[in-house]
Amino acid sequence: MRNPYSKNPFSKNSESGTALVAGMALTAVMVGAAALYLLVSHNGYEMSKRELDAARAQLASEEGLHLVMAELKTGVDSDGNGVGTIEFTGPDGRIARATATDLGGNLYRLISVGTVPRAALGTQVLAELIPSLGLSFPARAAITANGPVTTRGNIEIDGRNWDSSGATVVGPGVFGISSSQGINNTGSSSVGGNGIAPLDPPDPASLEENASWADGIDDDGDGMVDEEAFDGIDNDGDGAIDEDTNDYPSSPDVFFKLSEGTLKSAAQAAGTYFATESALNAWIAANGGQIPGGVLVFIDFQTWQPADFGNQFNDPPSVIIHHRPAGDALIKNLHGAFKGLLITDFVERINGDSSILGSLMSFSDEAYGNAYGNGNAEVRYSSSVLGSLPPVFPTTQVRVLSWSRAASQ
Ligand SMILES: [Ca+2]
Ligand SMILES: [Ca+2]
Ligand SMILES: [Ca+2]
Ligand SMILES: [Ca+2]
Repeated sequence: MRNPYSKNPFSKNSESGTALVAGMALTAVMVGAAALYLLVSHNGYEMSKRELDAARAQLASEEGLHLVMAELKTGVDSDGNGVGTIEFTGPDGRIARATATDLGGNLYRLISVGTVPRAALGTQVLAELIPSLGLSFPARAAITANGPVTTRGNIEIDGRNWDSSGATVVGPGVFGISSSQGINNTGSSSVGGNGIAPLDPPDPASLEENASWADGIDDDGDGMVDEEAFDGIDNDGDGAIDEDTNDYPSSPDVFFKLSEGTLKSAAQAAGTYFATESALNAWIAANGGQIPGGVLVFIDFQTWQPADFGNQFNDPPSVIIHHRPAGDALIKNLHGAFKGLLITDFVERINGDSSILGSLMSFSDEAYGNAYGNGNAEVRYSSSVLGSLPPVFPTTQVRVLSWSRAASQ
């Protein structure tokens, strides 16, 4: 009878054999795994090299695209083969070839191929060229208002055409005040315009009371006269916006025939957008207490008071847009000198030391705050000032409408 506790003489060897077989199997697995690992890592190495080449080709392609866009924006032929064609070889051997094809209507198809030794990648873009946009302001008056206007104190409002320094009258100019509602002349304030020097009381010929923005002319020749609200909307569905308007423009953007929000985004892009009075005042203080020249400022808080432009005229002229969708922006207690175009919703007290050369336009149709004048302030129209307003977008913009990529190898 076998002692169950006695050792089987083979048992140890048998265990050893099992261990040997297991060890060999493990070695085989390990060798296999190592081989597989080498294979995989080699493939991985190949793959990552291919990925790297593809990425470099893509970068070269985008480089070509940016270079050709820069040529379109500036009109400068950067590499001597014509504006809109780029051929570029980098020090590492990467090649970028890009062309811009004019499709008409400011649209361009841009094709750029980036090539490196083992890869090439093409990018195709549809882009719109937006030309640098200057602001032109066809002023009806030195002060144009949608609400009633009251002149007070000794303010002098003059629609005659002053030169760009405000020293000399160079032409009959426009109305002194144009209002969609009434004009009330109080104190010893005076108004001139249309060739008439400021008078108290004003000569009616220098005022446009209850001004109509319907001009009685069929501007677009469609048989209807003044059929469009001046609102940025194609009211009659003929595909044209505000082509024959009949009322006061609904916003500054609409007045300039810009899509709503353009003035604001242009100022944001230029760093001249202010959402708080403290930020605006700090910016003016940083410019020596003087509003800078040649800028488009967009003010997006309700009340700016006192609105101090600084002691001297800014040069060149600037544009200040102080408007909110609610129509409640108020510029109050104006001081100092400003040259350019001032657009706001409400105006209250253009103070004794203040001088505005160019034009002022207000958008609110309510009476509150639309009081102009106090002391010896003056507002003078100048066509040469309004003729040199800063552009909305100082440089040509390229807007990318679509973007697609294709690996060519
Ligand atoms: Ca008309
Ligand atoms: Ca018409
Ligand atoms: Ca319209
Ligand atoms: Ca229309």
